[in-house]
Amino acid sequence: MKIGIVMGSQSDWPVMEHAARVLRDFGVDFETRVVSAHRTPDLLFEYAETAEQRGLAAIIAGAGGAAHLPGMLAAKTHVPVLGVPVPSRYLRGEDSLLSIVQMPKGIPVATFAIGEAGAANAGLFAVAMLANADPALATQLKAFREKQKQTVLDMVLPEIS
Ligand code: RP5
Repeated sequence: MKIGIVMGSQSDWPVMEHAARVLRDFGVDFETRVVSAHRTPDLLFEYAETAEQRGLAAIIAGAGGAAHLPGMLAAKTHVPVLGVPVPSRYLRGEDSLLSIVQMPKGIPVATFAIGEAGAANAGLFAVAMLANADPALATQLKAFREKQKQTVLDMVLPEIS
């Protein structure tokens, strides 16, 4: 199984690469592609319509502004869509967040935080989905959590002067 990572523009990559890095670090197969909902709508339809037959277990979709890419993908496939709001220039991604998260009833998009944390968490969420049927990946995910926990336990605050 493979994860698709799509985004509305190359300018989204500095955010969306955080999803790709997570998948790479867990050894999960993925593909990346620029697919713009409003500039390449036919490509969007083709990508969504072929997602299942191409073996995609989930699609992580990031976009900024009036971010209809995740919702439109979800409308055209029942492969789960994980939406990442990309920070926008004027509204700092609050526009992206609201336009991704406020899907009307019936077509869900699992929506993550604005920016890098959202992209990385979408990657981790995809790993968790795959780990349900992959014990080796589940072990890796537990090790990741353990390491993260230890990092916090090892934190030492400075003395005050
Ligand atoms: C959206 O418009 C993209 O997802 C991107 O976040 C934003 C700006 O795109 P560019 O003008 O940088 O191509 O479609």
